[in-house]
Amino acid sequence: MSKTPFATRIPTGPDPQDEPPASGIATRAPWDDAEPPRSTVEPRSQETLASDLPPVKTIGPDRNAGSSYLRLRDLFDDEVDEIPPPPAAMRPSATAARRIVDALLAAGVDTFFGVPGGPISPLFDAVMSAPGARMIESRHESNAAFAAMGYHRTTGRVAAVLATAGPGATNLMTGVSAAFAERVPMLVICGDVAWAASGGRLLQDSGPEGIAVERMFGRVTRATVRASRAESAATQALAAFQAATDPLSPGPALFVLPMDIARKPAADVEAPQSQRVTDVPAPPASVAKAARWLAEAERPLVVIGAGARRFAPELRKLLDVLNVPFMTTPQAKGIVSETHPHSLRHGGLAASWWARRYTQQGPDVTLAIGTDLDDCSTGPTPPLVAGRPGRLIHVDLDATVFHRNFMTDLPILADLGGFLRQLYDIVTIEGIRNPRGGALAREIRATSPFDAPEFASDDSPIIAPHRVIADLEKAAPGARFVTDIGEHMLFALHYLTARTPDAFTIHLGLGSMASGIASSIGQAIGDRDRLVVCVCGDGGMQMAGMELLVAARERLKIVYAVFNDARYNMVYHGMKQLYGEGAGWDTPWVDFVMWARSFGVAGARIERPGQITADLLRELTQDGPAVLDVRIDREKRIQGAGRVESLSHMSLRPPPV
Ligand SMILES: Cc1ncc(C[n+]2csc(CCOP(=O)(O)OP(=O)(O)O)c2C)c(N)n1
Ligand SMILES: [Mg+2]
Repeated sequence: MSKTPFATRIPTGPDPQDEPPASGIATRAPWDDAEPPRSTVEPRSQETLASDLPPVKTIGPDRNAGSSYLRLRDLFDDEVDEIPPPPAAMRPSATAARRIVDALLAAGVDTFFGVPGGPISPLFDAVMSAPGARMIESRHESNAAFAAMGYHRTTGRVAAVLATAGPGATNLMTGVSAAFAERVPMLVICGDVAWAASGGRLLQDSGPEGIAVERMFGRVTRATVRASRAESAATQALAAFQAATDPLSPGPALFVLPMDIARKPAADVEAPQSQRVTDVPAPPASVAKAARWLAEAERPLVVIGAGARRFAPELRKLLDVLNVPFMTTPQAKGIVSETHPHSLRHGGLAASWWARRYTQQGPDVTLAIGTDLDDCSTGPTPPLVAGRPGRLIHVDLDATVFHRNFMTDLPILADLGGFLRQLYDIVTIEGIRNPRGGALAREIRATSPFDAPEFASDDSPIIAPHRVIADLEKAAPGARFVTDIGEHMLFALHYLTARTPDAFTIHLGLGSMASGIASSIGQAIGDRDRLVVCVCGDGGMQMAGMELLVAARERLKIVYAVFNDARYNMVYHGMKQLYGEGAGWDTPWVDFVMWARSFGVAGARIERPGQITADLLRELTQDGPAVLDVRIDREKRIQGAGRVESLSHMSLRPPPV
């Protein structure tokens, strides 16, 4: 009966892969609707869920029966007061909360991620009743923010993230910090209790005398705005949105919405779109100088960072004519195809051997575009070699990146698209091109870029992590690959070949575990047609794997390839490198197929090379996400490409004097 010989089967209960959809699950996909889909897939009844699962033995007394069960009502002498229904003027269609949602819809925000709760309930209610708005309910607030980042990656659109007061807001911090570090626009809306501004003390108070959300998020947001009155709440929300989407400095912005204000009646608002400055041209003399330096260099190099993502077509056009070898940072992997004849693949963390060999010989002129040149972006492939003559041209819209990690010889403050077009014009019109670059790239590319050149045919009986990557790439051509944070990410970075700007995602701005797992959800929401393959670790899955429920509810085509090594492998190897022994943080071997199965999600245990195939992935993702529990060889590493190497570049040596 099993079509997948090595899929782990639970002996009791029906197999969800062989079953028709359980009653209550919509047979028509929600995304078939003309309107943006809403998350209204009927939850399965408790009975159907229970019938999917193996029977569970109850140990001890049944706490729901008999006299020991404490009921809420027993606590009170009187009946609990019924809350009267709202008067007509306060129905959701006329409240400030609804006006906010309508204003956001008009501004182009139709997707809301978040976790509900009392103080944010008016906004949840408004989103769920507003035509055209969709609510994706996450399992943790930071994961909602990571999902919003993923959604922005695939669509270029801005999502709102909703959290309730108190613990909702504190839970959100990591995700918002990641968006800040990566300059991802996002509207963060936190509910607050009614009396926060008037000095009362309430559970979850998030005002100045409570957890003070504005102070808490102040450093990691572009603006913090608190709704002051029902009449102005919608325009204040738009003000926060404007700050988040400023093209010159995008990032998250916080809007705080106290519950009493949210539920008050308010009039409809109509706010015209603001006019934005998007062009900050580079001084022509600086562009001309950059063109000349690159043309005259003995060993020129271009380093592309994630800031250039929006300008991938301009970049490609320029690199086609510039005749200079280029590498990306890990976060920019694939912005220009890694199969381009001048590509050295990526530098920094888990750098390719092409990037390492080229930079070891010392580039003499490097043009860095849209990167902080931070430790993970440079690591074993610095743009200039200390002590050797060389010149750095650095172009960015954010002046704070210049001179920070490497002394810049020619800092150019400009919008990257404009700069790339200006440089292209000079190179093509004046014909100034480097005569050597193409041959240098050819020479480097004659060798293998990989640490294990034969990785795709490594048939060691315990599957090597590099072989898993090769098998996944072969089984899912054209998929969006996303990696989480850990040792597994080094293999994804090093061995995957990204051919398009949207082929690879790593959230290395903050480097948080869970970022890739939850971002995959947002990416799949943004593009339901394309398979997402998330390379993740068992530790990350234990931290954020409950998001699989969201993927299942939304029937998203995501394959979670869990590199299961029963430990925090990156930390294990890092500690061993630094202190001589790996810490003993092993866990039991969690069976991720069984675990997925308890959610009604399909899965397969992978133990040998070649087991991951296109057929398997197709079969497993027929009705939504799937989990591969991949039992990798946890001793296999990539030479000189780990976190310690990038740390040793900056954090593990004395700071410059
Ligand atoms: C939220 C968070 N906590 C801790 C870390 C530090 N950290 C980086 S990698 C890692 C281990 C990840 O384990 P797993 O997901 O199993 O991946 P593996 O390294 O085993 O491939 C830890 C704890 C982090 N990056 N993010
Ligand atoms: Mg692990």
